[in-house]
Amino acid sequence: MTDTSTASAGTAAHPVDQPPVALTIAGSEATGGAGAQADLKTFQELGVFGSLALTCIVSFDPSEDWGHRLFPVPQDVLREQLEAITAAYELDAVKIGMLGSPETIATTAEVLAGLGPRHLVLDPVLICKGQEPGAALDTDEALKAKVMPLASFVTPNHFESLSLSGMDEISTVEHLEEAARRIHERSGAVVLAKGGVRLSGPDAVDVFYDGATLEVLSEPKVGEVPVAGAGCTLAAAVAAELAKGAEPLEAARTAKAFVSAGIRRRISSRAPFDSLWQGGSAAER
Ligand code: PXL
Repeated sequence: MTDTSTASAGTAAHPVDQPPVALTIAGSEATGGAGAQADLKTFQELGVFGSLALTCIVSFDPSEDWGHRLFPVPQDVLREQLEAITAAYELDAVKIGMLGSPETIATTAEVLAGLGPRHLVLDPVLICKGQEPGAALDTDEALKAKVMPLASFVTPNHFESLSLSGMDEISTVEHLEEAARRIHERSGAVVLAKGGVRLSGPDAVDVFYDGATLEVLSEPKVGEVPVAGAGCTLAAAVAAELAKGAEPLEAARTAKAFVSAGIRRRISSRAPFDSLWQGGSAAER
């Protein structure tokens, strides 16, 4: 099993033998490849206790080219989940995944602004197949205006890096470095910009930038096709490591290695994409 020695060393907030506590605010992706399921499995593997405020339920539609069907959780139900979780625990880190609508973004931003968590990792999931482009644009604007300013760490993918940096093209590592710099300047957050399989070459490259240190994190690509859950898992792993007390760069390196192992040990399915397995890292040990 996972080495939880870091967690059991104790922190100021937690007695010895108790793991750090993290919250994910995310949607369910029913097949278990991405979303809240990926987040909670990642927390567990990395020795962190996970709680969840569910924002929406996504069920792919096998008869419609596996497009997304999205059922939003009512705002009062989201608010009640956040109320219960924040009343119960002193949170060591919060991860935000798919919020899915401007209303959910507003509710989440309002609660988090009052909470001021030490670590707030934002996976800026902007669009989801199946959403109206108009709705996606609203979501994009609301996320930038309301949640980005609260984030301490953001993990944009290729598409999200274009949107958040305002750049027209990201096709080289140098472009990705420029995007990471711009997103840091706009948000003040530590940035881990993901190139994934979108940049050509043998390696999956991500760029870390915290305003002082720029580091290119690189792992050999495992195929040229994106794997479901990689983005969710990366951000959840960063949140878990920060919750355990890691510095941001160390958290990013650990998360990248965890994701790469999960991709090497991915699960195949009858959907057109494989799913990352969060048990991959432990299985390779
Ligand atoms: O991988 C992005 C993502 C996040 N959250 C949910 C999703 C997806 C992609 O399908 O369904 C709930």
